[in-house]
Amino acid sequence: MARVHEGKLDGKGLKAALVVSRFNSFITSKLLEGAADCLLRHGVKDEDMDVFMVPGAWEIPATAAGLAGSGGFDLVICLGAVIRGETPHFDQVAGETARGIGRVGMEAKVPVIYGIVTADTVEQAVDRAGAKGGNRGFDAAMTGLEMVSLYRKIAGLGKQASGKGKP
Ligand code: INI
Repeated sequence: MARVHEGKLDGKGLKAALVVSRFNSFITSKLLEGAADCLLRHGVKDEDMDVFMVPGAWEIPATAAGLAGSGGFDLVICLGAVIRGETPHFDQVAGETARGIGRVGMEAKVPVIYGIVTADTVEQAVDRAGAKGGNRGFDAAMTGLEMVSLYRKIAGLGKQASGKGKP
C-alpha cells in the first residue's frame, strides 16, 4: 500500500504573515477577518499574526516575496479583491497578481497562499467574502495551515532519506 502524506490543521506555535490590499477594502477587510478567525481557531496566537497592508493587489506578490524570504514567518497568506466591473484592466491586475503569487510560492521555503477574490461583480465578491459563498480568507488560512504541516513532513522525509534525521 502506498504511503499517503497529508498536512494537519494545527497552528500551534506558527507565525503567520497576512498581506492585505486596501483596494476594495470593504471586501478585503472581511477576508482578513475570516483568515484571522481560522488561524485563531486552530491555535495560532493573536500576537503571532502580522498584517501587512498594501495599496492594491498588484503590490501583493513583491511584499509576499520579502516576507517569505525574511525567515520570520512560517506561512504567508495573500488577501485581495479584483472586481471586473470596477476594473478596466482587470485581466492584467488579476493575471499578474496570480502569476506573481504563484512564482513567489515556487521559490519560497514556506507556503505562500493565494487568497485573492476575483469576481465579475461587487455582489459576487461580497458572496465570496463571507456572505453566501463562504469566506475566501478563511479558506486561504486553512490551506496555509495544511501546507505548513505538509512542507514540514516533506522536509522530515528528506532528512530521513539523507540519514540526518531519526530513522
Ligand atoms: N487593485 C486591486 O487590488 N483591485 C482592483 O480591482 C484594482 N483595480 O480596480 O484596478 C486594483 N488596482 C490597483 C493596483 O493593484 C495597484 O495598486 C496600482 O496599479 C498601483 O501599482
